[in-house]
Amino acid sequence: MMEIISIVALFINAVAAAPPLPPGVSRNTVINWDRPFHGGILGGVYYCDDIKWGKTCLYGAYELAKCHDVPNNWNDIISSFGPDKGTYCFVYEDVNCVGDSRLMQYPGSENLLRQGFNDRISSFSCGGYQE
Ligand SMILES: [Ca+2]
Repeated sequence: MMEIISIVALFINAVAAAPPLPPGVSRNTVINWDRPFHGGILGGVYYCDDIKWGKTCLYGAYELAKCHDVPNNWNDIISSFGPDKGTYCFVYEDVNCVGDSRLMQYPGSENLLRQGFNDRISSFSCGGYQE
């Protein structure tokens, strides 16, 4: 029982410690499409090689407020990127979360051409928010 309480407390702390939403970003998101993993995992991120969640995809749950470089074989090929519900991420054109960036909030972008960021992501950093 204590373990469960500790885990819940950790989760709450993780949400509380998450960076605040940037100005102008809505906390209300509209789910207007389906994808294999909508998750709902805090820090959950789903990304694919092709637009519309095509070709090869990868899903993972990542530590918040920390920079994550994509694996080498994923560098500069990602064409769709979707944080889980309750998660937002900044994606960056260079490793170590530097360079040009875009904000991705659930459901993310199924076509990064629209954000001028197709085949450019090298790293990302995420935070959580409460609906
Ligand atoms: Ca691609």
